[in-house]
Amino acid sequence: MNSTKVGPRTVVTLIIVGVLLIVGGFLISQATPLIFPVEASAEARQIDQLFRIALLIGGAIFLLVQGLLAYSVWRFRARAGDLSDGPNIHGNTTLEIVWTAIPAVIVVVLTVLSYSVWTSIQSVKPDEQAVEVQGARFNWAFTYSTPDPRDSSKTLSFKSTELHTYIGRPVRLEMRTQDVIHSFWVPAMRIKQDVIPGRVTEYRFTPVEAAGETYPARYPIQCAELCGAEHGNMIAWVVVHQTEDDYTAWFNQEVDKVLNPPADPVVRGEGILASQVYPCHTCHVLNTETLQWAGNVGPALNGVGDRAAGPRSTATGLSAADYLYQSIHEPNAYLAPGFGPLMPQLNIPECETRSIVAYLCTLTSSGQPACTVELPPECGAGAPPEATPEATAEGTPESSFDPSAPPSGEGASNPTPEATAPAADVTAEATAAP
Ligand code: HEC
Ligand SMILES: [Cu+2]
Repeated sequence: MNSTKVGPRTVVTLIIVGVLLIVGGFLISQATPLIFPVEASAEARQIDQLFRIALLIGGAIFLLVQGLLAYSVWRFRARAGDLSDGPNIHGNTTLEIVWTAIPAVIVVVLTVLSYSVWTSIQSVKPDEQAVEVQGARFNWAFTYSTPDPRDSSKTLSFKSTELHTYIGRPVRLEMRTQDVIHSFWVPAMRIKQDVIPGRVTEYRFTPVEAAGETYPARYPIQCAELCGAEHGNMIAWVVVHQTEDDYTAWFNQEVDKVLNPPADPVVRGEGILASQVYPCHTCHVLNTETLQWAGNVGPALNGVGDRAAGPRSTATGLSAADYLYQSIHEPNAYLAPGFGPLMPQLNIPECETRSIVAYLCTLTSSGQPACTVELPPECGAGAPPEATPEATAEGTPESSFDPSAPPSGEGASNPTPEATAPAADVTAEATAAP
């Protein structure tokens, strides 16, 4: 190839082409994000801005490569009757230096920009609201903690199936999984973070006011890591309140529910299951007037009271209530025949576990409870707070639960002070754990 002189016309053409590429890249970078969900957090804006810059560069390169390709196909096509070979070209040092240097510069620029966005997202914000996130097959739950209004040296915590917050308040998520890897994906916040067994993952975001949004605004959370049969239904919601007052109203209402639980353990247990803060409904079938579950991982819970009192009691030597307690607290200690060890240990606090057992006892064909459970005074309304799930986990609850102590069929149906005392000790122990 002859080295050609670069005339003024070529320079003008190159400049025009260059400008067109940049304008084209810019249009691509502005148009593509229009298909994205709203930007509901400060981080979403930062991430989208970074994305637009990458898209501008990528769009210009796309137009350059495709443009050259189209131009070459047209300009250098084989003419009729031309059977000769094309010119034989061997390397071009200048060109190679240029096409190595340009991507190197682009990569460095993107690295620096990405790093600064990443560190800004991760940086500790003033006055963060800490929320614990639990992923379990197949739901998300959020735990809020606050000083107990009855005894400020203790913490009162409650769970929600929704992540509530408000505009402008930085949130720090403390994320855990109860079983396998899940991925916490909130498209509107541009969060996609894996939760990994045995690890606590932190993530931060600050909700912002999104144009044209009505408040409280609801944004979906979806598990983005295939985790089993109901993975596709592992959906929850971020609820962003407009003002701190709106948020506090919700918060106080939840605290009230904790302070004033139903006195009847059966009602309380049913309420806990109905609230879906634990993923029982995603794995079990249950058909009652109030609960319709269609999970297909574990055994149906209709008639579980009969089974607990009959075959399960025979197989394990436990009373019906103790068997039910064990099946929640140590799910793998005895596996219901035909099922694998798929049920997680959910670290459910003691009072809640007992209430759930009380409700499960009533799932019989006759409607007569197969067992009854007495809640120790600690679990009652106006009582001191019970242990947080973490505290229960650290308190080695497996060993501290004495199967012979209430609540069991015998102990609970005859609640003498002596009979209830050991149960109270169990809970006190769990409460005292750090
Ligand atoms: C990830 C799926 C999964 C979740 C979530 C789950 N379970 Fe299970 N459950 C199972 C499986 C599988 C079995 C059978 C194996 C076993 O006994 O552990 C089972 C067994 C049971 C049994 C014993 C049934 C019998 O016939 O003996 C009870 C009771 C029970 N689960 C209650 C619950 C409650 C209450 C919850 C919520 C706090 C829950 N499960 C959450 C999968 C699950
Ligand atoms: Cu999942």
